[in-house]
Formats: sequence, structure tokens, C-alpha cells
Amino acid sequence: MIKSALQIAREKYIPKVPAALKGSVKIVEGEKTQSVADQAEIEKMFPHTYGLPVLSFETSDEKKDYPAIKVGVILSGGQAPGGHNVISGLFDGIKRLNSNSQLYGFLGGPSGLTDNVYKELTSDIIDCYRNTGGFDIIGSGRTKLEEEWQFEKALENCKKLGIKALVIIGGDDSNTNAAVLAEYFMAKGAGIQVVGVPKTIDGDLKTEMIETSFGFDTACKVYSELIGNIQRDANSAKKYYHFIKLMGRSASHIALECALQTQPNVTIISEEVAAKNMTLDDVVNQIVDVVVKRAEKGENFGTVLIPEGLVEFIPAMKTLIGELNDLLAKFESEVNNLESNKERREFVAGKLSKESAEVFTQLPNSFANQLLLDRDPHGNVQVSMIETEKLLIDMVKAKVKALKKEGKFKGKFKAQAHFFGYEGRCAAPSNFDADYTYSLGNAAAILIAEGKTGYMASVRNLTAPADEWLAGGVPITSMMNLERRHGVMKPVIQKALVNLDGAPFKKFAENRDDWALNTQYIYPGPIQYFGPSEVCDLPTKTLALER
Ligand code: FBP
Repeated sequence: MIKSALQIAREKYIPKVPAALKGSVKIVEGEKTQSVADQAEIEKMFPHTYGLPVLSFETSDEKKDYPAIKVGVILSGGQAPGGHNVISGLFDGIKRLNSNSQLYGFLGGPSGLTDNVYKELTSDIIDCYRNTGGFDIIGSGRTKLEEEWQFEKALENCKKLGIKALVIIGGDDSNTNAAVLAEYFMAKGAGIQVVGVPKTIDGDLKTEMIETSFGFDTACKVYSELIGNIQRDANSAKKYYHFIKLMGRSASHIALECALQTQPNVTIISEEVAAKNMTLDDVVNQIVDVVVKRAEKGENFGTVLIPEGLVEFIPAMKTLIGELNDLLAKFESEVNNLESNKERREFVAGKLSKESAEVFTQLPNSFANQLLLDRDPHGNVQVSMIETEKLLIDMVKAKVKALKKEGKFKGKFKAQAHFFGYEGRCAAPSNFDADYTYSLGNAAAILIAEGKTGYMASVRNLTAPADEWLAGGVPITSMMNLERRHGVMKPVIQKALVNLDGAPFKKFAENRDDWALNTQYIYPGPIQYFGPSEVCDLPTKTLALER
């Protein structure tokens, strides 16, 4: 591997960990848990792993002997900064408890486990990846483990290698895989533990015990640097509106955090759009209103942040997408066999409800085609491929033109479209993410050593100095509910959407009118890896406000 100067210097960074993870650890059991919803159904689906207690780690004087163990690790789903540090924290953690323990990485995500493609992760490999971004140490994938044959293969392959514990590093869907597998291994009496680690830049895997998913901090800092740079350009040239779509499949946490960090002129929060039952037209009018008012002040430039998942939160679009998901699952081969996009649109429109067909046929063809693209293996619409930013620019342009004709708009409107997503997912982790992920890896090692299964590693109290962070484990079933996927109700981890009564949204809502009309941009600059703690160790505004 050819290393950059920063990578070489950064390899030497020693992640900060909670005091409880520094020496011998005692596990304290808390209250027994329940799933967040659909308790009876989830309990029936997870008879062996439902209702487990929350676990906290405390320092202990007792020196315990742990047997050597072979552990497998899987990176699952979209990349998030810090994945490599979870693995290095896990490696150091199991080695500290018994230096003969071994770590195997399954390659390319969950399919590596079923296809038995793996490599042993030795210290010389691990050392090359410390504090780096990316998932390239073993690769990632989106295969969902849900078929009986996959579980059997997983069991067979773990047995062959002598693996006694699996760590699945993933988002809500991937940790659902972890819970299902843990239950299966328990039911079979396989003696193989499964532990999850909360990953996703989207920030929507969170509960009281999981304050944030890793990667959110770094990704938001990268996007905020770029938004800040664009705002400075906009404020210098004073001729463009920049419409910036931000990743985050469903929840608008990334858009909200970036808004708090950069103070753009408009930020759409999908959860608010849904709560206020807004139409696409309402969203467009909200932007046009700001464009018109800024033009009255002679300011024909600005920034508009758009969450990637917006279309799924506009009620009429949500109904349409729900119907499309079911239709595309039911008529998969028929739709795939059609030659042209036009035929596909017509076929689908003929099967939609009257209301949804009306919405669908009024959309620009290019946008309607994007709604028909393949779903991901979990049945989700691939919102990264839907160009909402361009749709909104076209709709704002049309409204502004009409207003100009009526003499109600005297300014200019020229727009540029951007999408910030993939460029944030593999950035070198911020100090926060480097420390948090290494601690999560250490915590996973302890859960394994203590024989726990069906748990997610948890590190809390994250706005305090790392020494005061609290580590432990939370039963994955406690985060679950039933949701419709591919037309069928499935147990999944409930997504944490932006809470409109929460402090981060309130702070944004209190200030947005000021940010809209008076240019109040903040330019956060790049992530700092070396320098004063008040610059290098800052948590996100979301975490700080939520505490
Ligand atoms: P995870 O939920 O797996 O962490 O992935 C999140 C994400 O980055 C979303 O923000 C985005 O919509 C999606 O992945 C893109 O997926 P892909 O990498 O398959 O294009």
C-alpha cells in the first residue's frame, strides 16, 4: 500500500478509550429489555435472545483468565469512517485477553461468511489500517442473511474454521442480520456468539444506549467543510444558488447537522415535511419564498440543503413509493423483461392506485424512471440515484420564471446541483470517530470474552472526555419492530428519525429565518487531526445539543 504523509503520521495516533476499558472489566447487568414495538411478535421470533438485560462495564481488580478464541468479523453495508478502528480495537481487545486468540475477516460483507471467503487478520495487516478511513481491509457488501441455507452455510463455515464468535459491523439492516444469526445459532446450540457494532454515516441507528452510530461525525465534518467552501464561493461570486443533496437514506440527521455547522439559507428536513403533510409544491414554494426575499435585498445567491431521502417523506410520494416497492417485488420479471423505460412506466402506472398513478404520471419522465430503479437487497429505494436536487432546481426555476412574468420577481436565479455522499464515507476518521470506533471494538471483545450473544457494543456519554465514556452492551432485539419489506412484515431495527421536539431541530428552527435572509454562513474548514483539543476533539452539534 502506498501511504500518504498524513496516513503515516496518523498510524501513530493512540485512540482514547473509556477508563473501564483500560484494565480488567466487571460486567454489571441492568434491567431486562423489551422491543421498542410489536413485543409479542418479536418475542415469538427471537425466543432465545429476547428480553436480555442491558450490560455495563466497570473497572475491576479481579484478573480473569480467558481461553484463546477464534473470532470472525464482517463489515456490512455502506462504508463509514472508523470501520478499520473497530477491527483494530477488536483485534487488540481479544489479544489483550489472550494473546493466542485469532481474528478472521470475512471478505466482501455477509456473503464472505456464506461463501467462506476470508483472511486471517494479523498484526502486520492491522497496523497498516489503524486510524484510516474505508472498509478496504476486508471489503463490505449488502447481502442480507435471511434464508435457511445462508444460516446453515454460516454455521458450517464457522465450524470449519473453529470460529466461536462473529462481529457484524453494520447499520440497522446489518445489525438485524446479526440478531437473526445470533438467534439461529442459539436455537441450534451451535455455541457461536454474534455481536453487532453500530455503524452508519446516516446517524439513524441510535437509542438511549447508542448515542450515535460511528462515521456520522466524520462524514458530517467532511460535508460541512465542502458546504462551507461552496458558501464562500457563493458569497464571493454572488451569482449562483447551490442545491446540495446530502446522503442519509432516510433520516435527515446529516442535513440537520450540516445546517447547524454551516448555517445555509435553506435546509429541508424530511421529517418536518412529513409532519406538516407538505406536498412537493409546498417544498418548492418554501425555497422560492427565500429566493424572492433575498432578491429583494439584491442577493441572488444562496445554498439549499436537501436530504437524500426527501422524496420518501412527501406523503403522496411515500404512498407512491410504497406501492411501487410492492409492485416491483411482485412483478419483478415482467418489469425487467420490458424493453424501454416508457413501457416500464406504462406497465407500472396501470397497476398503481388512481391517486398514485396521477402523481406518478405527472413526474418528469427522467425522475419517474429513477423511482423504478432496482431496490437494494433490503428492499430500499436507492435514493442516492434519485436526483431530487435537479428536480427541485427545475421546479424552482419554473416558479421564479412565472413570478417574473407577473412582475413579482425582479432578481436572477441561476443554480448549480451537487450531491455529497460517497466522498464522506471513507474519509480518515476524526479523532472522535477514531476513539469511538476503537472503544466499540474493545467493547465487542469483552462481550465475546464474557460469552454474550445477540448484543450490540455500546459506548455512551460521548460529549464528555473519552476517559469518562461508559461502555457496555445492549440487546439488539430491544431496538426492533416490524416493518414492511418487499411486501412482507419483517423484524428490523427501528430507524431513529429526526425528532422535531429535540434540541438540534429546535435550535435550527429558531435560527432558520435569520440564516435564510441574512447571510450568516459559517466556514468550518477541514477536519483537524493535530492541534488543540477544542478543534480536534469536537463532537457533532447534534450530540452536544442532545446531551
Ligand atoms: P448504511 O445504512 O449501510 O450505512 O449505508 C448508508 C448509505 O451511505 C446511505 O446514506 C446511502 O443512501 C446508501 O448507503 C448508498 O448505498 P450504496 O453504497 O449501496 O450506493
